Amino acid sequence: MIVNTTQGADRIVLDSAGKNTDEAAGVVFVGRISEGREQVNYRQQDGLTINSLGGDDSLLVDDTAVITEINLGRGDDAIVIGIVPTILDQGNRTPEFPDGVPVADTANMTSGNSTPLTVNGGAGDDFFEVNHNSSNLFLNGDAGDDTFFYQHLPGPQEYVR
Ligand SMILES: [Ca+2]
Ligand SMILES: [Ca+2]
Ligand SMILES: [Ca+2]
Repeated sequence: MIVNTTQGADRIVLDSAGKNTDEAAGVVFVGRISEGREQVNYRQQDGLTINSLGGDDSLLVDDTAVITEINLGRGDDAIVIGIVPTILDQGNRTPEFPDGVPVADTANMTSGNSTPLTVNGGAGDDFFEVNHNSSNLFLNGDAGDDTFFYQHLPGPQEYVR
């Protein structure tokens, strides 16, 4: 399945369908909620390709259901892979963190990608943020001054002072 968005600045969110597997394996949201975003449900697909085309596009990958390729195209695009909320570990208080050290809320983090994911930045100064990935991830900045930001928040058992 191929999804081509617009030459403008698109907002795109990828997710799995979670428990609604009778309806879909995965879902693609296009547009901001305030602007009446579109939703594409898919299942029984071999692969998913997203072409966000021109414009400064903004993408969030919470999960994937099939092998996925994302082509960000021209423009200064930004993509975030996975969301990891933080909670305060109240059993571990320090002078710097009197209410508890912030740790990864692993119960509420998103998968990022459950299937192999390739992201091609294309031309422009693109920004890649990886918070959590659950399968192979291939990031290609391509032309431009690209930034790769890898954030690993240790869990409660892993915290190192
Ligand atoms: Ca676009
Ligand atoms: Ca780009
Ligand atoms: Ca680039």
